Amino acid sequence: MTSGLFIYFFLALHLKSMHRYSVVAADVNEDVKIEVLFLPENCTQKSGKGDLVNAHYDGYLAKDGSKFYCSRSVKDGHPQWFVVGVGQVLKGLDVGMLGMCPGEKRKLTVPPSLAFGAKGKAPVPPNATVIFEVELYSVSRGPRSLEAFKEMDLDQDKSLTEEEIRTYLKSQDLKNTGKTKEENFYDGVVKDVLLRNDADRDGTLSVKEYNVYGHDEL
Ligand SMILES: [Ca+2]
Ligand SMILES: [Ca+2]
Repeated sequence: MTSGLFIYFFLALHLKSMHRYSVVAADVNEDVKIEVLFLPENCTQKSGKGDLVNAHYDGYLAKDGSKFYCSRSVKDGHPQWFVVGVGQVLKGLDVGMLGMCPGEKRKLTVPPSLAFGAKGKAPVPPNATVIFEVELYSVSRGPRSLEAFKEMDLDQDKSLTEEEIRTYLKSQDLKNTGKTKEENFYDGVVKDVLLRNDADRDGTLSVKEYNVYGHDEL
């Protein structure tokens, strides 16, 4: 994942209500079999192509059920961030994770052509159908915006502290799901955001660090 994505996350959340659209996964690709294991009562927004999502996913071989990947056991077990539908992840995940609600769990059965192909990729053997169990935590969309930075920058000193980022993330969760997550969830996200974007390592994000795609007007 590139460093820009984390930043993208913030404003994407900010603009989500302005860009509501839905994608029915079954319409996108018939080859990924999608089974919904859990659907939350309230679905604030569904994932669409180009959205930044935060998810855990486990991969299994269809033939014997053996697990070949577990996002809970890599990168300190933090849920993975990626943009869905644009080729950052396996095609099967790209199409199988569209139209998904935060909190939703799915089982995706992915044919080899949309997974690791004829060659496979160790430990996945050639021509393997794989199964992913996916749990989606959040969906965010929209371009990064100056408005989002300003909204996060509570004391308007043109830099974002850990606390300002944490407060923003919590407020978004509260708005989207009516509750906040456990503190250690935010610890992990804030740590990652700074690790990836705090270029001068002063513990805060400047407008420039935040604006990795550049906004000349700042
Ligand atoms: Ca500030
Ligand atoms: Ca900094």
